[in-house]
Amino acid sequence: MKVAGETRTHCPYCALQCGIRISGQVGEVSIAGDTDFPVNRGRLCVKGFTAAVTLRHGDRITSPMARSADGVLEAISWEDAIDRIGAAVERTQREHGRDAVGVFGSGALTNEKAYQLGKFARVGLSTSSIDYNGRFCMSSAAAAANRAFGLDRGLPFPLADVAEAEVVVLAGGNVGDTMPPLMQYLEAQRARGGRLVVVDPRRTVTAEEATLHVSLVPGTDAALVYGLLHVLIRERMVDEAYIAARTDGFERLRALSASYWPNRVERITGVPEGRIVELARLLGRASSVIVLTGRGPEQQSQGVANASAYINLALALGMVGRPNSGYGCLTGQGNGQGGREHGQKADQLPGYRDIRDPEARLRVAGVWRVDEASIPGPGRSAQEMLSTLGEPGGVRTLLVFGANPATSAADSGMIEERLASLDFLIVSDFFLSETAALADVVLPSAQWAEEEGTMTNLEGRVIHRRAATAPPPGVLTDLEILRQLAERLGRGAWFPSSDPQHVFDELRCATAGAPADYSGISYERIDRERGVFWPCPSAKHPGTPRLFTDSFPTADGKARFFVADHRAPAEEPDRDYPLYLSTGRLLAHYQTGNQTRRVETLQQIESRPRAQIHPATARRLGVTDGDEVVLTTRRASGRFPVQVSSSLREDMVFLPFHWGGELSANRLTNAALDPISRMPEFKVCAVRIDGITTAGVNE
Ligand SMILES: Nc1nc2c(c(=O)[nH]1)N[C@H]1C(S)=C(S)[C@@H](COP(=O)(O)OP(=O)(O)OC[C@H]3O[C@@H](n4cnc5c(=O)[nH]c(N)nc54)[C@H](O)[C@@H]3O)O[C@H]1N2
Ligand SMILES: Nc1nc2c(c(=O)[nH]1)N[C@H]1C(S)=C(S)[C@@H](COP(=O)(O)OP(=O)(O)OC[C@H]3O[C@@H](n4cnc5c(=O)[nH]c(N)nc54)[C@H](O)[C@@H]3O)O[C@H]1N2
Ligand code: SF4
Ligand SMILES: [Mo]
Repeated sequence: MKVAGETRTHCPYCALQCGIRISGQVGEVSIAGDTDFPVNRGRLCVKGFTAAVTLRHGDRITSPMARSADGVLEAISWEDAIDRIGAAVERTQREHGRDAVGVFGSGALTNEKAYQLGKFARVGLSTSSIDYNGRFCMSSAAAAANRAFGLDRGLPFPLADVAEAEVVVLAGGNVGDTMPPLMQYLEAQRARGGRLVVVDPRRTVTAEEATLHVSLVPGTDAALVYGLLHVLIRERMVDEAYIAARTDGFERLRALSASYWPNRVERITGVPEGRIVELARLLGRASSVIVLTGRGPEQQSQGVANASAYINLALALGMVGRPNSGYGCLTGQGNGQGGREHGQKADQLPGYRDIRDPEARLRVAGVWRVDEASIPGPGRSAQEMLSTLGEPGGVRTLLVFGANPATSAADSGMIEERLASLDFLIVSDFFLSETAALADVVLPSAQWAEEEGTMTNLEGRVIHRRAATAPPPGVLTDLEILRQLAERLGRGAWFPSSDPQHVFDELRCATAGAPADYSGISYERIDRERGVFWPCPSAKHPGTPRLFTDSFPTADGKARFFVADHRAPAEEPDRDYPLYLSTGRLLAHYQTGNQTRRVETLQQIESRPRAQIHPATARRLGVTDGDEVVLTTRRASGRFPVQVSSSLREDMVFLPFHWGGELSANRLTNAALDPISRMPEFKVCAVRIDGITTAGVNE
């Protein structure tokens, strides 16, 4: 099949949503960076360059499948698939109530799909049970930003501002591997004389580029930040005028920071006292500071407190809303930003409206043409929904769109059991994931360059993901799947169209007047303006690249300091489990690897997960590169080859989470949740190393 000429679209993977140009024949498609797209400016990482391989891959699912009598997945017709799902939904709801049917969505879905999935749960299934994998991503930073600023947009400023900041603090983000084209902004910043500070327990490729690398004990960010604030307050380097005019609650911060003497903070964080004072002064003297967090401090049972601490730092320095300054969270998933705005969260209606707010419910009910009282209330968050699957009061029939929780959820061995205990599991995907392999019905969906839609990148810029080719025969789009399911359930009148532009127009109406207002954004405008920043309340409105410049969207227009003492992670090393285990990403693979493990070039770079350990640990155990060890936590054990690396702290092990089954990092991780964001503690648990097998001399 031909790709008609050249198509300008966006990468299927991360939240940078790099602009790419696709041309050539399918099968021999060539991909190049789009030099006109203002975010990546032509650069791509190796995942983006090789993304075309996924389009006509031999592993594509091209027909619906259902489990046969002997338990094997076999091809069935679309009619049969939709009918089996309809029957399962009806049976579960009849026997166990409406909330026993659940929906699990994704930050990989376009805005249109995320919106339609939220509506499908509430209007098509009348269930409150919907949540999505973004809970595992940036939800701690989102909760912290909402509480402090009254609004959560990952970056409240364009990336271009990063290049202009005098000091950039990057806490627990390894963008050199996770968003390589973003490095150009940090390179430009340093070329202009700026300083880059990286806070990370590993000396990552990103930390290598930094002016100052602060290596801290995992799980101690809040203590470090309160130590910095202690020095800043003591040396009168906070911005008193800004604090008085634009914030509320500083006295609590002053009182708490008073007890974080630098030598005490050194004992907690492992960061030398002198370094804490040096960094505080660097920040206190700078005229513009940008503080960014990645998943490091956020994916913890103290994630909201950690993100709040970094926000407090930016506020105390008087930086939020100033030119080339402020706080931002680096959103991760392709549509991690838009995916968290349009109603696939348990407590949310489109446009960041609160499902408990009577006025919001009325507005949305009007757009959906339903009775306000028929819209269910809030449901359970992701990890809580998953960990009660099949139990009394839990979900018994689950529809999954664009996620692989059997591999991505914390304590995934437990989640695999829960998924297996369901009465009925439905998974829509283009490749058979570990979750799809457990399903009763698998639905083959179209992917990125095969369908139209909008995505919202990490800056809040709404962009147009264009189709370059048709999906393979037998494959439907998720929007078409939802339309057919609604029809089967007798709710077709509420889902008349699977055309992305029609759905987007409805999304615009549903978000009009809401915090994330898309009503002034159209496909035409996005194409003309290379993206439009929300909020954009009318066709004439220019969009909002920078938020909080004059005031905050809180009741009194001021930002709030949320202050919480540093608390240790839920699990700390002890005699039985003497090291920290931290998990995260490698350059060549994306998330659970269901897409990137099928790309040969990427497999050649990294074909299996290796446990990174410090040379001192390796010496103590008598192991070297290629030897295998068993990692054991309180949840499970797994066998992994060793990669000796002096780039990480001696007290830790690092394991990537891009593989499933026996190779899954998440069978080891701790599902302790943050009390506010319900984020699991992916980044810290306690681990033991034993079961050493040394590689033979021949290997
Ligand atoms: N190659 C690749 N790129 C990706 C993805 C991918 O899977 N692969 N996924 C995308 C997605 S969804 C996301 S969310 C982003 C994530 O992007 P990042 O946040 O950059 O990635 P992570 O590897 O999860 O974690 C970042 C760093 O946190 C550090 N860290 C661990 N514990 C702590 C701690 O207690 N404190 C601090 N300060 N740091 C700590 C780790 O050492 C690690 O270097 O990447 C996106 N881009
Ligand atoms: N241990 C550990 N675990 C983690 C993390 C960590 O750092 N450490 N990070 C967490 C983070 S930040 C994230 S974001 C999650 C990610 O967790 P997941 O989202 O579960 O992981 P993905 O591999 O992105 O799964 C997405 C699936 O949806 C499919 N897909 C993609 N686009 C579409 C679409 O448009 N339609 C349909 N139907 N399917 C689609 C893909 O093929 C893939 O199988 O993992 C979390 N888990
Ligand atoms: S940085 Fe992200 S969006 Fe850009 S090419 Fe790589 S994976 Fe794709
Ligand atoms: Mo993520």
